[in-house]
Amino acid sequence: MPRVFSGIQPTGELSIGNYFGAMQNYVKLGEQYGREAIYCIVDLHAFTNPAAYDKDLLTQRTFDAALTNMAVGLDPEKVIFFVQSHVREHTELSWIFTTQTPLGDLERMTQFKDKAGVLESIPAGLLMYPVLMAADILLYKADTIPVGEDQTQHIELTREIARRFNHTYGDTFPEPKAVYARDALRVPGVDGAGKMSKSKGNTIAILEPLDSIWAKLRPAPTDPARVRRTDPGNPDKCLIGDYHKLFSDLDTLDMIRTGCTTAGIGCVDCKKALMPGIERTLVPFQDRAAELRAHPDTVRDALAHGAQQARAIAQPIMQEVREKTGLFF
Ligand code: AQP
Repeated sequence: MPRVFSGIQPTGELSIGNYFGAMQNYVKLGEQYGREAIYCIVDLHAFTNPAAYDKDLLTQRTFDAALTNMAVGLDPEKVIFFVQSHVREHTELSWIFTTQTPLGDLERMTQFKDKAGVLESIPAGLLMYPVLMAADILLYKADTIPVGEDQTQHIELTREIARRFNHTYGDTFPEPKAVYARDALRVPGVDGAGKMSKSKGNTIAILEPLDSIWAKLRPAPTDPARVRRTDPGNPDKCLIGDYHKLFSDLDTLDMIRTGCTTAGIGCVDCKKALMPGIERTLVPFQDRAAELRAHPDTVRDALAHGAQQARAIAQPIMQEVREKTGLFF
């Protein structure tokens, strides 16, 4: 049976990009694989981006990220769900991989270049991010990794790290594969300037009130071909068209496609037509989140239990690595 692993950073409120790109698939694979599906809130990764890390917010964000995953349907009674820093072996394995990963492999990672490009001083941890990610995955010998399309390069590097280790020390790790929620989806940010990212402030959050979502959608850019209300547009070249594909039913999709291409509907009406789908999808998550927030120990207890289950898998694998690499024990 495949073993599934994935992690999500507590770097801000989880967004619809996180949901459609990854979390929706966590839930689905969790239903399918039960305890062979392992998910964690990767709090140690949050340190690597100085723009997003804040010591006064990290604990709360970690809790909120866990709560949000549970609110969208992740069931800690079925899967293994925990906080990365509660299983110390992640950092131990990461160090061993760090010593064996060529610097050049890390420097060519697109996400590193994007994030480092806007920083004056680049923390070494940002460069090592994919090595820690490889350790997260391989510590459980996981082979099936539900992620968004932006993580493809990191999974490829994880495969190389596993291959290199196996070549040097004998067959130990599988070469994991990325699995995508739907056709390598990359949800665009509401600013229309690229990927929706928690730390870029261009998100629609899963737990965001509907009036706040509308306040962001109203001024959001649309197909630039529609300069006037009478100009026809193309929903495939429009941020709002992309969001309709995520939230709207087939009738609404048909209506906005015909309306947009014939200039029969204006962009504001097209945005208004998006709100029922958003409400239908997000409000049940928000209701469930409110229930969990009223009983925070449900979340804390689930994470503590999950960490015990994760350690039970990780510790023997780490011991195997210690023995193979010549550590004295
Ligand atoms: N816009 C997106 N479209 C599709 N998938 C996405 N994911 C994130 N944004 C999108 C997927 O969500 C999972 C968890 O992501 P993460 O929090 O670990 O890291 P990230 O990819 O760096 O997400 P953010 O929101 O962009 O975080 P920050 O701003 O902190 O860097 C991943 O599987 C990711 O692919």
